[in-house]
Amino acid sequence: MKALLVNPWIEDFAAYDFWLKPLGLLYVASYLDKLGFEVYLVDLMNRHDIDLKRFVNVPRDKFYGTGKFPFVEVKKPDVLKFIPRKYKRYGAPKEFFYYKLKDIGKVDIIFVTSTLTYWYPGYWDTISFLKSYYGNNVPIVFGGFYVRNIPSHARKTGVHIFPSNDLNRLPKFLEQVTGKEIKSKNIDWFMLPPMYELYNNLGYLVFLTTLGCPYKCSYCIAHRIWDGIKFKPPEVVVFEIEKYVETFNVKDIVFFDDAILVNSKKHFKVILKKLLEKGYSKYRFHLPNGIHARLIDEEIAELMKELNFKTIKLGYETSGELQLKTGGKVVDKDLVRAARIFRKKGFTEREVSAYIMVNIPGQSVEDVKNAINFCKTEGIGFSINEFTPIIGTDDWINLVNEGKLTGLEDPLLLNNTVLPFWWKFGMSENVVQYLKMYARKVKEGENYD
Ligand code: B12
Ligand code: SF4
Repeated sequence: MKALLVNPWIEDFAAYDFWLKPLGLLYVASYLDKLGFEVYLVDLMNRHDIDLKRFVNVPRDKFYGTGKFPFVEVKKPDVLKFIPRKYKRYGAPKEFFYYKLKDIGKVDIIFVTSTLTYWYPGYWDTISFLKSYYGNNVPIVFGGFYVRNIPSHARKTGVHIFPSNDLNRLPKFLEQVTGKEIKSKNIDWFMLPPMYELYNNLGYLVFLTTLGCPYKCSYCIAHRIWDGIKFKPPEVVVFEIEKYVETFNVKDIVFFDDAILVNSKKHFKVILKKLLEKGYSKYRFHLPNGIHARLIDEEIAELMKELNFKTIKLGYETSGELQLKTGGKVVDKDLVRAARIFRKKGFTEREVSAYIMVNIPGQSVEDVKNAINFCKTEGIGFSINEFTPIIGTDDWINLVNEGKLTGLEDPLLLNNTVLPFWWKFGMSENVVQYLKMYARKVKEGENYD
């Protein structure tokens, strides 16, 4: 059977290619390949596709393979009419999509992925486009985080939804969808490599070495979507990296893990050592997903320095009592320790920075300012993230129980950039802007109040 996999458009007020690759979909591709499907991919968000520049002006890379997406302005969804910003569709233009579909030809089944819930208009438009191109005869299967998180919402697309992480449920599911017999095999999908060979060109490579997280932060859904933590054996990780680095001429290697430092003696340290032995310090490594400051030790930091890590994000989130109330994954002294170890090993604030969240329920303006000043004093950088109440997290459940959310909000209203414009139980847009400005000034070494 011929299967088309699609990474859909993103629609939002802003989006940036901070090493976005549809890893889940690439695992689905490997899994289908193992089941005997003939697999094709159209990634509407791959800025590095060699055909893309024939259809649109592609903004140049900014740093380490990241960069701005091409975009067109699109009609703002009615529910967002009150937001005084332009709404855009990011990714490849429709002409590129036509070209790719024509090139691939007839297919028997289509698979569309999803990530952030509040990007759903982009997913829906992609699905409408596919429906108008293929008619109603080709079944569309829709999966990924958005579908898993709010299946009832995703169901409104009228396509077949797969609201699960367990790919071993796919064969049965596909039998129902297609009416054809599909031989089930017991495959551990996470041990397969994400199927990068479906790309003609890439600007960077992204990998996962673990799945899940043993912590349980109140604002995070990771521990609810994966059962505990699962490790990919270091030799398999290194094999995958080697395989694809040789195929694609990229310099940047990125890890997406939620908890890459857990059990590091048997896991991350082993991976780092193996990569060093193979001479991989000529590449650049990145950890854009916050790592655990408490789990840093001198050996890890030294190995990371030797291996040329350029981006290390520490999950700090906030100062003050919320550190413990949200789950206690990090307290100030963990951050100080980690920051000092990194500095001792020669890292600077250019490479090491902390994520600080703004607008966590119960967080004060002082909590954010103290967190910013704290990072500055410790000589590490920081970036501001705006809180989004993710459906199904402890924070979201509490907000619904306290009557601060109805639980029925359109996911678009929960977008972190939209929330401060209407949600009266958190920080207002002015306060958020003030804190962002405060952060900028502190970074530049100026006084600001
Ligand atoms: C890595 C990661 C990132 C990366 C990039 C992610 C990306 N490619 O989009 C970085 C660090 C850049 C990032 C950034 C952000 N992220 Co993020 N991120 C993740 C993370 C940790 C992993 C995603 C992933 O690759 N998972 C691994 C793959 C294997 O899982 P998967 O995609 O779900 O696929 C599985 C299934 O869904 C299924 N599947 C997938 N597709 C399909 C398709 C079909 C047809 C089928 C059948 C099955 C299927 O198969 C896979 C195997 O089971 C998730 C949390 C998590 N643990 O999942 C958060 C998460 C998705 N991010 C989140 C958020 C909030 C953000 C930010 C907005 C944070 C911020 N405030 O700035 C930014 C926005 C990014 C941007 N550019 O604007 C939230 C989403 C919230 C929401 N409401 O949707 C999550 C859930 C984390 C959380 N806080 O709880 N993120
Ligand atoms: S925020 Fe990080 S540490 Fe906390 S549960 Fe999510 S992934 Fe784990």
